[in-house]
Amino acid sequence: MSLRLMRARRRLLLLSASFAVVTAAALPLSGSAWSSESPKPLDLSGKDDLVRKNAKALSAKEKKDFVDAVLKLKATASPYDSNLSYYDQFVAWHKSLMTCDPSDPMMQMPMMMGHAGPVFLPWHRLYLRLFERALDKVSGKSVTVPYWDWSDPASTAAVFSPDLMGGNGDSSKGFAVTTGPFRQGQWKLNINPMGQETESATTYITRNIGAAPFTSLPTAADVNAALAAPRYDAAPYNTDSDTSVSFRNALEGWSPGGVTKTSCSADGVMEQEFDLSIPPKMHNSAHTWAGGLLGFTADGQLLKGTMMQISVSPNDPVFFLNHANVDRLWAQWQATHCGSNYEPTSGYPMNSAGDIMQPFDKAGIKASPSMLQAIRTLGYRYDTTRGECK
Ligand SMILES: [Cu+2]
Repeated sequence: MSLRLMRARRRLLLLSASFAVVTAAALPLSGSAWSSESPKPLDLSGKDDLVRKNAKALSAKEKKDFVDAVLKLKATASPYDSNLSYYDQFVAWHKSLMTCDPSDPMMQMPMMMGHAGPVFLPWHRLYLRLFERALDKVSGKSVTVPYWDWSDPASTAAVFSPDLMGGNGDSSKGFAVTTGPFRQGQWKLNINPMGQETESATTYITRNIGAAPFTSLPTAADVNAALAAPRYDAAPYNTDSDTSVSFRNALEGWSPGGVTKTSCSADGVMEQEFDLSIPPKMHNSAHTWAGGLLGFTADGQLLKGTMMQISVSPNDPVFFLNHANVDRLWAQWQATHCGSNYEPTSGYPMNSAGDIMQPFDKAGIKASPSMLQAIRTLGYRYDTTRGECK
């Protein structure tokens, strides 16, 4: 690896988080308001038994319905913020996880809200379900988010086809995606990345698929190794958790020792530094693989494809297909590890089972990790699992 790449990778800024302390007690879903969007109480259950399918199993009509609903979401105003489209609201929520307060003593805890800790899986489960319900609302159709099975080349090919997510970026056009429904000129990025990732800002999706030298997609053996972890999570409940024990850390894709430093910058951005010899795995590697490295700035900063700009990676809709697979694997793990419940139950701010998750709380959506355990109660299943113990 070149010195320049090493220097740049050392500065790699992947993740950040909000450290606002959440003290609210868990509230029942049926008792909270569904913001101003609807007078209905917050109820994440769906119509009848929605099924999330492998992208390769979708019919032409199912692909079109999903794509059309995503495009419609982009063209609809957010019910939470009149300055944003409904789609961009989701990007903004994800980006808000990356901010921090350098004067907050919680900064001393290398634990984040939404990533790099136990809440990673329930946070993204709620996020995807809210996204799916928003698609349902704007389209009037019961669309579900398809999943991208990274270990299956046919699934990967279906995801990056012209009738779903479009293909690789064009290296002669700054790696802009120029095919598919979300191509340059058809799909505009309105939310810029933050911190050192600002260097990678574009108004169009960029991809340099598979071109990060330290990344490959997970294999079936990698997935099975993660599914074998016996506990949901384990102390210290961060990127150092033993991946042979902590399913969450294995699925998220960290390795103990891989993150050498976590800190809050003076301008309020969470930063991580990395051991360069340890590659990303599982979910993390899918982000890095799909976005890829585009090059370097004159001073050695990385230029990253959209999916690799973690703060605003939902700017590329393939984000949701990646996370549907993460959520599916969690449900599959739950079905085979009966009695292994979410942990920790207390003592880890923003990550304990009863902590109300941000930033949804601020939008009037009150849910804790313990409320997101059973997909059966959330109105959907996968074509491979219902997430229930036999
Ligand atoms: Cu995320």
